[in-house]
Amino acid sequence: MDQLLIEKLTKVGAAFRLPGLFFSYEEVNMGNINHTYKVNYVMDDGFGRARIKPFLFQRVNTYAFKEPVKLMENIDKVTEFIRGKRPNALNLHFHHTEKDGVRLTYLFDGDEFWRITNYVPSVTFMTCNDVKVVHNAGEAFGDFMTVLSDFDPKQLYYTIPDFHNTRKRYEALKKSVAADVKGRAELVQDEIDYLLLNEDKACTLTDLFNGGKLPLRVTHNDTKINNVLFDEKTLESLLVVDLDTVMPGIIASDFGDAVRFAANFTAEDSGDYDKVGVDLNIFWAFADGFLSQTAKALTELEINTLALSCYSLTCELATRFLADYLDGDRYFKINYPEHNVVRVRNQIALARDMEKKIEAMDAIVQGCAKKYRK
Ligand code: GN1
Ligand code: MG
Repeated sequence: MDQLLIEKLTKVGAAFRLPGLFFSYEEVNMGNINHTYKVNYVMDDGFGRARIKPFLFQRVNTYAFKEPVKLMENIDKVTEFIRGKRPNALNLHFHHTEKDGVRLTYLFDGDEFWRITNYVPSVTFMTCNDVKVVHNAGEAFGDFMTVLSDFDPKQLYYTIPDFHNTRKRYEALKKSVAADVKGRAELVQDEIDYLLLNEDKACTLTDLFNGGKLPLRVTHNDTKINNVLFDEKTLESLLVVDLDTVMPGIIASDFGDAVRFAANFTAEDSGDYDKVGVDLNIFWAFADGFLSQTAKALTELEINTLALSCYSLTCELATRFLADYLDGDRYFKINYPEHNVVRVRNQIALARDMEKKIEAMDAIVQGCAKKYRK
């Protein structure tokens, strides 16, 4: 264990007045942006015996999230709204600290931004080939949209402006290619070419939205299957977490991003490019779960563009990984120097496979939509 980190965690825990004493910690490797730790405290169980109680500590990445305070406001509003509708449902509770007599759900010293929530015993999946689990995840994300359907999106801040604006992501990529600060562009010329060649197709959803053809909704915007907690025994979904990017958005982003992550035969950063592709069984499972909750509320055009949204989101993320690689790996956590390049190649292989399967994917979407619109 890292001594400096232990000191830091102990200080943070004290600021939030956690009961008991720091005992141990383990890093939870679930995100590419924030640092998350399960921190165990030892306390009296009320009968004089020691008991271990875990808490979830998170250090929010303020390079990615420039306005963490607004981000917490968004989360507060959304979770309060859901709690109002479902008072007995499982939820995340943010612990409080105090600054100048004001109760706050975060500790921010201008540099590091910390928050603490209750630890929910559960399992999560990085990859999953169990159709039942993926169906449950589809239901959970669909339900998330539905429960927030009467929440006014204008109440939320854009904590990362243009987060799923594919056109803007392409502009950023082009800037990174032109600047080429690390001299890496020639190493990824094929990837740059593929993405630029398909820009218009990838931007279809953004263009439709900008043209006023798609409705603005409250969306999660980071619908990786590992953002759903599942019951350890029954594998039913318990809770949708990681609400950092809850913002006004289009439904295509939530559907497309979930599929690009969950329905890929490999993990998003696998270098086994020959295996990359859409598993249509998993695609069906997610689509069926998602549409069981949303089909009645979605417009014709939203449904007709769900299959294409998977392609859009895959290309969009490829542009982000690629721009980050060209910029010197500042945004996404990397475990080795070529990590972002492997992610790019994986996503491009996935996009190419989606081009071949787009009609099958659309047929599945239409079938599920029909079933649940009756
Ligand atoms: C980031 O935080 P995490 O790891 O769940 C990113 C998503 C990407 C994802 C790719 C705020 O999500 O947009 O799709 O990595 N989140 C942010 O793994 O940029
Ligand atoms: Mg996230």
